[in-house]
Amino acid sequence: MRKTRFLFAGYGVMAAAILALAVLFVSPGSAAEYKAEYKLSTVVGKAFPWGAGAERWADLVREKTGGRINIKMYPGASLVGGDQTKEFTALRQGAIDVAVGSTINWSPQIKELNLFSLPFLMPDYKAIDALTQGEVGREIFKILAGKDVVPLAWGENGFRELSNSKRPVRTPGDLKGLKIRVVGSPLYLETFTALGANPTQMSWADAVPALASGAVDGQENPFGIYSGAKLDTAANQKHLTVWGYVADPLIFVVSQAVWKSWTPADQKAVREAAEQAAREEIAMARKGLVAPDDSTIKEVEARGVTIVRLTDADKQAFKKATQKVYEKWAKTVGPELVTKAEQSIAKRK
Ligand code: X2X
Repeated sequence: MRKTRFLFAGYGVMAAAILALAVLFVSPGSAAEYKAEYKLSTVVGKAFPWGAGAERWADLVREKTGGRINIKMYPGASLVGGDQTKEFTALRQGAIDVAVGSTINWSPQIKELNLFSLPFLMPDYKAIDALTQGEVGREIFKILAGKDVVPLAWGENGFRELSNSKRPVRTPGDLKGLKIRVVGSPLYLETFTALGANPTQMSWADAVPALASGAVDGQENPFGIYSGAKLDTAANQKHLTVWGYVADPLIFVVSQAVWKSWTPADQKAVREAAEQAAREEIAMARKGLVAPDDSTIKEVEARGVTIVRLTDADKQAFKKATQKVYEKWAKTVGPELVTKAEQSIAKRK
């Protein structure tokens, strides 16, 4: 009697063990199905806050998952042959697993992301935060979630400032005839055309040599990119106008197919790592740019770069000249989303 009971108990334990093993091997997201490497796409590498933040994310993920999830960064948009405007499509198609991407580069596929490129929408850093950390940010994350990616955190490329090799720019008239390299959204072509410049669209990979050779006179990018690429010495960009006409947030995402292959515990680790890396990345991107600490701007000035700081009154002329572009593109972005953004900014603390 006692022996039989013991036997049954023994079978029970065995059955439970077999079941547990079966669950381990069959359930989606079992460690057996993890890839040896997950490919993370960025446009710039670790000499820039953007790339450093992406790498930090990969390191934190490796640490938090005990090495189960091994993310490797591929900067230079190299997974799409340098064509950064194809990054989001490659992410959806599975050629990229993970990305820290710019709203500008993904805007050809997600029209709402043009919001951040509406000229003079965001007057300061609090305005960026009011969008990304509020209702507008949540709404955009919902849109992304419907397009085969899992958005995890907002990072920042930064306010895009204008540089050129020819002359200081303080009024729209100063831009007249300057050949300016712009990024992937047609909105930028229209903005610079409205300002009287001669814009030309090209990838970042092509931009630096084009500026260095003098084929192009100017460009617009955040301080982190300007300094990381040493545009003053490497690309003749001796004149810099701090006008903050648009700001470019970054988004930390994982492809949905990849996300689903991970256990809930690993998903949580990846999400927390993204949140932490993004917070640190934003701090890096803003370092020395936010009053009262403008040491980064002063360092650039000390290297012999002419810095023109536009006052609010100076900005009005640029704002006026680009008003029609704003209105036209607000329709593309979606009038409701734009109104919500304007209201969020008006209410910012
Ligand atoms: O191409 C650019 O200007 C850059 C590096 O800022 C982006 O990828 C949006």
